[in-house]
Amino acid sequence: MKNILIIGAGGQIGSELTTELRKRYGNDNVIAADLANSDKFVHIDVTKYEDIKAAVKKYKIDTIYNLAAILSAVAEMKPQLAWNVGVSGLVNVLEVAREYHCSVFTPSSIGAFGKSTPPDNTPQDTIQRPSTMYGVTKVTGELLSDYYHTRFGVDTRSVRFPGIISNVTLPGGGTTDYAVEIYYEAIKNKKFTCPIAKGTFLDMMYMPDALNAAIAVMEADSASLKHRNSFNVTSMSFDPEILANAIKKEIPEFVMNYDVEPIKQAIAESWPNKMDDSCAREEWDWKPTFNLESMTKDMLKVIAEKNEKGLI
Ligand code: NAD
Ligand code: AKB
Repeated sequence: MKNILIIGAGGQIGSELTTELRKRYGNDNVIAADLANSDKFVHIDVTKYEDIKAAVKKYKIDTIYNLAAILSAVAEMKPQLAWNVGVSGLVNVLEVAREYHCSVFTPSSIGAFGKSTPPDNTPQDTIQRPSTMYGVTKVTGELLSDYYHTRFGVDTRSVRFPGIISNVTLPGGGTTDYAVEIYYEAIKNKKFTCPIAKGTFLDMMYMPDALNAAIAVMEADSASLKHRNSFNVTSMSFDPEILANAIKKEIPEFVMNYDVEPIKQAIAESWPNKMDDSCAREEWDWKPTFNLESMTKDMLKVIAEKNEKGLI
């Protein structure tokens, strides 16, 4: 039985990962931590080594999901904060993991790639020269995680998530947030103004597949892993037009306009169109279950139910 600590558990991914891990490992074996002081979370500021160490000791933690980060659009405005949380915070996590023999999962992102990366079928091992602060923290995070594995034997693993689409907790200030917001606007107002230009393709994934990826890579037999930090994983690739057309199939009166936000657009253009995730498929049997059509039906159903109950 594992004892798991989730840092950044209040965010888009952490809120649902907490529920999923508690289903599998039991409520008492999964500790949710975030900056907020509340009865839902143990307080951990990832930039404070002592906060992490105290929780790991108190709850006898053996596995850490480190989800604390500043996402791409916000990181462009707050680069020092992005570095402190994403890199200094990660070093704190890795140091505690080294001392207390914990496994560590720290997600990377499509943001770890840049304009000089091959944009189509982006290989697992390729050029990584991102032009964003978020990307700088993600490449550094991948290197640090591999370093702590090879130098100290810490069991670090991760995936490069694409844009994650979900309906429980709203996204935290990224470039791919539009692909979540569009569904809420389609239900509430039947229209959406898109900040990303037509023709901008990005990898995306529905939350249930993202949760499975995060758990499966940590449960994989280490003998089968040739890579560790981080595996390309993807489910689908689309541009805003393709997404809007999928929604129109379900809500024919839906309309989309564009008001392109230059900072987000520049970030999106620097990221891959579609990654090759064959190494994850070969090394730990990664296989997504949702495509654009099945995700769209489910997203619209869940958000419509929330709307009827006055929850959004
Ligand atoms: P989020 O912004 O929704 O949540 C991040 C959480 O971290 C928040 O609850 C926030 O309060 C917490 N946090 C911030 N600073 C902290 C600190 N100093 N100490 C402790 N907690 C702190 O992010 P998310 O979308 O849930 O992303 C989780 C991870 O997955 C991040 O590493 C992110 O880069 C990565 N990722 C996310 C996506 C996506 O589309 N959501 C895609 C690729 C990678
Ligand atoms: C962002 O857009 O910053 C995130 C990500 C793809 O890493 N959603």
